[in-house]
Amino acid sequence: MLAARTLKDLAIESGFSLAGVARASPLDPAPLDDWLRRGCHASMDWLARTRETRTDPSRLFSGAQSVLALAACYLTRSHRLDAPVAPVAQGRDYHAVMRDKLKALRRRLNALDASINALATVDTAPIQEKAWAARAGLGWLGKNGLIVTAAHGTRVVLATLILDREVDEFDAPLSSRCGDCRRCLDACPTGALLGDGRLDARRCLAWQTIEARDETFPLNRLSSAGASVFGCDLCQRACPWNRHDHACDDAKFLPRQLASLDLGAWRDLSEDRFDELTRGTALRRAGFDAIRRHARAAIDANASSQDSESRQFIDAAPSKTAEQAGEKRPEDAPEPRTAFWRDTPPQKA
Ligand code: B12
Ligand code: SF4
Ligand code: SF4
Repeated sequence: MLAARTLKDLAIESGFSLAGVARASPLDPAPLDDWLRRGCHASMDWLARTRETRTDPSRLFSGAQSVLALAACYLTRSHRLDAPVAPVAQGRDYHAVMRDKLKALRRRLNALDASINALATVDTAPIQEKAWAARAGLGWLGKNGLIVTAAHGTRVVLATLILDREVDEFDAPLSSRCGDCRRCLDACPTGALLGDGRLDARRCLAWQTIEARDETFPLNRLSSAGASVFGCDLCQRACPWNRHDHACDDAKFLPRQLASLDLGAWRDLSEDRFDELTRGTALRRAGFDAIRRHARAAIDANASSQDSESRQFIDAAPSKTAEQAGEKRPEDAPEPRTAFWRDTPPQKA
């Protein structure tokens, strides 16, 4: 039997911002099944192929008893919120950063007890990381389809460590603090959000610019992205739980030079320069041709749609964060807790 407190302390020492523990019993498969049935996964067939494993961690890791859900705040004060590349992708690929933190955590755990077996996941394994974060009380599933945390808003990336051990205490899920707020739904230019915390990826600009390999990209939608070449951030920028002063300034997530490029620079980039700028970043997932295509399409669409439907989208899209626009957080939103890094700076892996 492991002490939940010890696990969470080790996680914070290893550079995570938040940690919580949940029992590894299966998740309710109904919301995922329904989502897949509606075709909301777009071209991401791997989500359907791994459906059964996704909701039952013991299919992924036999002997699974507990799940340590982890979140790391990726935002720094150097991030450019309105860049053509979404903030989460402006620095080193977050999968690599999270893997380093997970390795550090595993080392600490095995120093405590070498016989502990654990499976670490970040994004690529068939597991619903948001569901585990919700069950372990790190945050709630926001109407924008992301885990919203009280301390860092949605500006966290998630991971899990599935353990073959019982834990003495589990964290309770938090109730949603979205209340009547609908800002993300209103800010989404393509109506991708379903309103219940799920989204239709076919309509989502993040899917279109990260995952889709479709060259007949709908130009009006792209222009409405506020000129994104990789990822989309509009529903997060609208969220009153996101504030730039939630930034944790974890040096491992610092943005790289690519964050300073505008659309024209992305369009005119040579392949060599692209390789140089994107080495070790998530932009490699889309590749040189796609990024340049997105930049060209955004520029063309912006130029040719001044009076079209997509112009309305551009005008409707918030150009500032909710906080910059002087908007208030929901009534019951507590002041953000001091970020963990200020108390316990992340340690080197
Ligand atoms: C597929 C995918 C996408 C798709 C679909 C996104 C989506 N919202 O589902 C696309 C390509 C569109 C996408 C986009 C983005 N993504 Co993405 N994506 C994923 C991935 C790989 C799977 C998500 C998934 O399965 N969705 C399908 C839906 C139906 O499943 P689900 O949302 O997990 O829902 C289940 C649970 O939430 C559960 N549930 C709901 N509430 C509760 C409560 C309790 C108590 C329990 C037990 C369960 C439960 O019910 C659902 C059914 O099982 C995850 C990584 C992972 N392995 O989980 C990252 C992930 C969700 N993405 C992430 C990020 C950062 C993004 C982007 C912000 C990137 C960007 N800037 O462009 C955008 C945001 C778009 C948005 N508004 O959601 C982060 C989100 C971090 C966070 N704060 O939540 C994740 C977790 C990656 C990571 N490891 O950090 N993504
Ligand atoms: S990421 Fe963009 S397109 Fe996708 S739901 Fe959010 S605002 Fe809409
Ligand atoms: S914008 Fe409002 S409704 Fe959307 S996730 Fe944030 S608090 Fe919830």
